[in-house]
Amino acid sequence: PMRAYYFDDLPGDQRAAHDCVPSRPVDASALAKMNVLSWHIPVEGYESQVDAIARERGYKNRDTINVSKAGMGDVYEAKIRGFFEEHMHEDEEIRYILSGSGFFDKRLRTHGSASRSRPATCSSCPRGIYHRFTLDETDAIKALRLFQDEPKWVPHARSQATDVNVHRVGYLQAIG
Ligand code: KMT
Ligand code: NI
Repeated sequence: PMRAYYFDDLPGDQRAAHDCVPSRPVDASALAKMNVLSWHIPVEGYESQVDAIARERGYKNRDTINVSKAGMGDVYEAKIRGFFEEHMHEDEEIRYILSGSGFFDKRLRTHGSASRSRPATCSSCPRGIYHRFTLDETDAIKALRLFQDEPKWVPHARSQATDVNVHRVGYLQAIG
């Protein structure tokens, strides 16, 4: 399952947990207010449940990404850096973790929040939410990425321009 908590915002290894001491959990209602959806789906027989979510939410496309040195080869270092630059997408996306683990940091208004994803975790990134991703100390994750339409791969790095992007503004309006 997903455990979400506030990021400690301290310098150090991006792969470390960066949990506060004591930990400050982000509860389910706070995630709901961010329009972040999450589901607990065991890997054994996950296909039918993931297919049902895709059908209900109108997701037409998907791919599998293997984030690890072995899985990515030459582009690994650049990809790792890119994923950890805070960005937004112009579509809603869902990630289903097939194996491994990592951290998705999703910005809760002005505060950072980090949520650790484990196998059997499925969660959404609403269009316009600022987020970033890092591997944790296990250094590998395999995830199914689901897209509503043609994948909008382009990560829009957080900037003054994205602060006024129509999808960003729409997201902030939607969460009130
Ligand atoms: C994203 O949108 O930041 C990603 O797709 C990260 C990699 S998915 C494990
Ligand atoms: Ni992203």
